[in-house]
Amino acid sequence: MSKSDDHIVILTGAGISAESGLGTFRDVGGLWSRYDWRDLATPEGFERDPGFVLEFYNWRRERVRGARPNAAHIALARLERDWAGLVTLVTQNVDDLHEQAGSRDVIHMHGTHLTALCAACGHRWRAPDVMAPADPCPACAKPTTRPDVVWFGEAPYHMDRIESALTSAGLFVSIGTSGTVYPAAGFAAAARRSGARTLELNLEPSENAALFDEARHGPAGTIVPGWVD
Ligand code: BV8
Repeated sequence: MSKSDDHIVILTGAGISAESGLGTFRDVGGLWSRYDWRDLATPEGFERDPGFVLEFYNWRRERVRGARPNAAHIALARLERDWAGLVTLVTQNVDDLHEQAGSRDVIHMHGTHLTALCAACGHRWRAPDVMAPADPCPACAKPTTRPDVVWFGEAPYHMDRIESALTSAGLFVSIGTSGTVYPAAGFAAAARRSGARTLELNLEPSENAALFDEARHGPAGTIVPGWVD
């Protein structure tokens, strides 16, 4: 890590949590090879069968409860501490392993498992272990509770803050993501347009590998601490 990188924007994906035992989406055996994303990660799928979608998220929330951060999450928390104020951490993940590792300011652009959302009044609260269809919202009592995650066709969260960080980045680092889901997959190009250097830390070259000035391939638990230190 050279100190000349100024503001560092880091994007993480499911691959950073793979060594913590949480599944990825598009690897062999990944979630989308076993389930149809149209049924589980779209508002239409939730409308069609809320019980099935809630069962999926209850199962994933239980997996997260049993997971622990790995050396990659811990290294990024150390980096955020050592480079106070110069690191923006954006994650596509809905798990809380970055927070469990000590990261203080995590931008969850696809939402988070930890909160439930009321589709009627927008109230958010700590998600119960098990969510069921038509659970009443604790604020407005309407039966409009849903997972607080961003599905396909829905606007990702915190985009203004992310776009502003990308314009001032000296270095953009992509970790554990296949680079297939937008707008996250467009961040490397946006960072380059602002003059940032780009680095990919991934098990294998991602779909937008050509956009990176440098790439290190291997498991995040090994290559991320190697890069941070
Ligand atoms: C949006 C929910 C606009 C949360 C997910 C048609 C209709 C509507 C939209 C679209 C459309 N066509 C295209 C779009 C845009 C769409 C999109 O990009 N589609 C793709 C498929 C083409 N995007 C959207 O819809 C987004 N919204 O565009 O809104 C808008 C604007 C304003 C107003 C209204 C609308 C919303 C996208 C969010 C979708 N939500 N899931 C959840 O359940 O988790 S998708 C899912 O993919 C997750 O969110 C996940 O975070 C995300 C990205 O996946 P990755 O993290 O990259 O995981 P993946 O398995 O793919 O890759 C893992 C990588 O890790 C691999 O490279 C592997 O090699 C590596 N790896 C594995 N092990 C390790 C490792 N690396 C290191 N170490 C290891 N050990």
